[in-house]
Amino acid sequence: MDYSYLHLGERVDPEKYVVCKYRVTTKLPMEKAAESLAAEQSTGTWTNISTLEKGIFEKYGGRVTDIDGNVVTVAFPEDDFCVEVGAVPQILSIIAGNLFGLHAIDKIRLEDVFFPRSIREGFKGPKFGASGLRKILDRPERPLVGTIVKPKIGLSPKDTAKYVYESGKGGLTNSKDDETLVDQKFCPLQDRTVKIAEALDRLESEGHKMVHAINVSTSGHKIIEVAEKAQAWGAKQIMVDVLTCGFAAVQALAEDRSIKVPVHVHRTMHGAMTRDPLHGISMLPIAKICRMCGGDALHVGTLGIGKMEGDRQSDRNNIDACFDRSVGYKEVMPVCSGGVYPGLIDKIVKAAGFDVQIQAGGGVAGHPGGVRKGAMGMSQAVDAAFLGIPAEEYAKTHDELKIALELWGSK
Ligand code: CAP
Ligand code: MG
Repeated sequence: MDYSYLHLGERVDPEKYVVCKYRVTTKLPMEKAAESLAAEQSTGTWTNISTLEKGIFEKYGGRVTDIDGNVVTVAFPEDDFCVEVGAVPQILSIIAGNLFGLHAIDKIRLEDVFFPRSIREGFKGPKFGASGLRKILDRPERPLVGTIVKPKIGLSPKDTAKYVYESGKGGLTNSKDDETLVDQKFCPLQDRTVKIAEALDRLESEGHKMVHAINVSTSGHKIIEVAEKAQAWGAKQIMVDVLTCGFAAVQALAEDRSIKVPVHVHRTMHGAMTRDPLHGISMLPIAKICRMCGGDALHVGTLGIGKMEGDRQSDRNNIDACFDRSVGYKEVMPVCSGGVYPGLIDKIVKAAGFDVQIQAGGGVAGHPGGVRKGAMGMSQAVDAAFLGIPAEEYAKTHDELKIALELWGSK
């Protein structure tokens, strides 16, 4: 039986469907490509099948409801998904599965996804969220300002803790392990965590609140145990590389009752999916799903400023997804990182607003005055942006910022 998946112009009930927007590049007529996409991801395959009864098709078939140029909208019935489990893997197998490899489609990119309440309610979202992080740091309004310990690998636990202490003395609110540092011989996780906890306690006794995210990225059957141990050794925040560990790892950490510290979500490897404007998965669906799974802070890009590929509107959309009040979760702290240095702060704040965590690795560790002065330069740049004072003006009375501007400029 030849069923058509085309329902152009149909207005589906958003509470009964998962609605996806795909950017499609194809030599076929767009309707044909759209149909093959909807069929493959729901009840069809490459040819008609005798076992597909009309009832099954009508209940579970994907529906192509709109084709606007090269953007195809497909609505998947909520019953295609395991709503009671709140499971990301099966959701992704539908909305971002075989479709990327279909011969009928040259390139395809999942640009956005909208989930019905019945699916959203299967997820708990962030435990702390942006406001919870601000409460821990006693920093109600200003952007959070952080660093990534550099070099990303190679430092001893002692030198890593010293870096954290120095960056705290320079006024930073956050530091983190880099995405490639977890539990290597040169810096065992336990030793590093204990020494960093001691540094943070010392900072707090000297009147400065700061958190450091310990990277617990590891295999699925171990990650909770590793996070529990890191917490027991004094970790005040944990970090997980969501795309190398999986969304389910973020969800497990965020939903586990024994984990009582915020979860910082790094997105390393995302470029393999997000970079090609015509093929892969845009950061927007990734951000929405990370929030559902419970990330408290998430790397969202630097609005087209800094070293990583990205553009202002796309990264703005990612930030909006972190704060979207319509989805019923706590808000996520957007993290702007990647090639950032003090001279870029006012541009990032102008584009992103104050409700962000701006962080720099090279932009702190590369300061001629060392880590503490590098941290001071970043903190001063954030203070200037918050107060609405041009960095060059503020630098007249803040030497560490002045030196950073002289070294790296503000472009
Ligand atoms: C930044 C960083 C971050 C990336 C992440 C790095 O270091 O630690 O992991 O910026 O990028 O390893 O490059 P620098 P994104 O500050 O020295 O560039 O936030 O886009 O995922
Ligand atoms: Mg990094």
